[in-house]
Amino acid sequence: MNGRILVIGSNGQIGTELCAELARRYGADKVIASDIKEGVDQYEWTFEQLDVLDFERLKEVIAQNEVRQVYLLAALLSATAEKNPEFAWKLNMEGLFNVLNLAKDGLLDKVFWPSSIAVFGPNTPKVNTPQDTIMQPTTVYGISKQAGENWCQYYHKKYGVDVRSIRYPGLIGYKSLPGGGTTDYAVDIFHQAIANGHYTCFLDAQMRLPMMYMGDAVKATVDIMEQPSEMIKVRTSYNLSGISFTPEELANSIRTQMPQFRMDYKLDYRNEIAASWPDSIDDSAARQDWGWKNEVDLQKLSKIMLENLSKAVR
Ligand code: AKB
Repeated sequence: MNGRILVIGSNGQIGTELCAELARRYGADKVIASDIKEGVDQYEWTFEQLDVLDFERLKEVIAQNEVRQVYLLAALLSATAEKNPEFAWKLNMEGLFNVLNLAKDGLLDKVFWPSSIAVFGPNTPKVNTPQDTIMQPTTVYGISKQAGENWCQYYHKKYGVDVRSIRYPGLIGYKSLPGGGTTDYAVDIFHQAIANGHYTCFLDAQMRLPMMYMGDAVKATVDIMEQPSEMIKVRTSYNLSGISFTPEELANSIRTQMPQFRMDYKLDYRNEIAASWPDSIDDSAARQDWGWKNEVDLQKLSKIMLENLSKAVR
């Protein structure tokens, strides 16, 4: 692999685990973590404080560290974006343009940019949502992701930029806390189950959503970047599917290991966001084109989360 890898937004939910996986595959000296917030000193890779909206500083970090690949994770997620639409649009779009333009100018070989199930909307087929279908997102976050997907394809076709993307479902891991997403309930529930044996859910008991264990998502992210360019046939973003469950099903799976766990419901604006998203996703294009396969099902996910979070509080 030529040069180093820059992870932008490394302090977030995916960033922490992604840096660890990149360091495991390529060596910690190949990884540069960066975030707008200060970094923690506990990792063996280099950290650079960086605002992705600061184009000159971004260029400097890339040049100084001999970076050739970028994973651009900095974004406002669905729930936070609704509270600050203009800033969400600015961060999610300008951040992407800054990175795509550096790749267009030949400073980068490859870019990873995450999209989301939020690109879909209420008119999208809900079950087994196809790769190519009606989108019409109703959230600021979804609108920015859909536009971003099209810009990625445009930069690929017009300028030959090698940008790759996945539509993440809700991601669930124990190593980091999520922030600002609608699917965050599926992480909070485990923290609250261990701390209080109880969780108040902001989504309806029957609100089925596509979800995935973080380990599977991180593997998919690095796997898609490792493929030869000609294997990546979709240059907007690939559907990716793991597990699909409702809050009630998740609570029941927690109860198989923690029978005393209780859940009640107090719905808020995030329920409406969730209602506009698919129940489940057809990811056959990712499976065919670059061999994607998920490993963790709902029972396994609950077990991993409860075991590891319980260890952390002991
Ligand atoms: C969110 O809930 O906003 C994110 C997502 C599905 O992209 N987790």
